[in-house]
Amino acid sequence: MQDLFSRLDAEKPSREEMAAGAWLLNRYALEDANNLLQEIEGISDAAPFRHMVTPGGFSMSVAMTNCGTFGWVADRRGYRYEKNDPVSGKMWPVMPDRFMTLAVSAAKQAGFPDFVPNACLINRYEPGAKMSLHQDKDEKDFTNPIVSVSLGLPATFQFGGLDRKDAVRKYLLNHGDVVVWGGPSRLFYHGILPLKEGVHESAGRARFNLTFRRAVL
Ligand code: MD6
Ligand code: FE
Repeated sequence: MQDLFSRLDAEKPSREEMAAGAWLLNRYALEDANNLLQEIEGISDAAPFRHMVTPGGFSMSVAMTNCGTFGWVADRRGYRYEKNDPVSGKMWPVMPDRFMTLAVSAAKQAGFPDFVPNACLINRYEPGAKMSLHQDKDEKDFTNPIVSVSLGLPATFQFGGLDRKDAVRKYLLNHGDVVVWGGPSRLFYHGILPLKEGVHESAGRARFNLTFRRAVL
């Protein structure tokens, strides 16, 4: 009861359709958020965050790790999914049940009842870090959506269209927000503007983003 009354309207989950097949589920993961952050700590003990190098030779400003059967990697040879962490040679940490449950239920909410992820890329942004406009196309099968969970400091998400030059719309992604997209917008260009300076009460001076995918090797 207490909880019911102390929660302001502005803090209730709500949803917004960003494009056909693309949903922003505001605060969908908020109740789970601190547990998700704890799981990230455990994963990064086994598979530490690292700044991957692009095929062009640039070190990414976002630090990354993975969990699940497959992990996304970048190096001089390209972008792809790998069963093993190239840093340790060991398999990526198992995807926590809590991650799987959240991703499956968020996908369902957005109209993708059959989504079962096998890969989770974990991004860590510190102030100044950004993700340039890109498409997610290394999964090979685009019938599955991607589920993306934002934790910690807020970030401005840019969401465009199928062409890199298409106009982008901006959305603020806050702690606990979930974006699900697939179908007609699965290959839309998107990015994250440089993270603003700040300290989050649960995540410190950082933003974390979990992106759940179904990859095919
Ligand atoms: C981020 N997200 O939110 C970067 N990709 O930090 C992505 O690049 C992304 O949110 C595919 C689907 C959802 C995403
Ligand atoms: Fe992406």
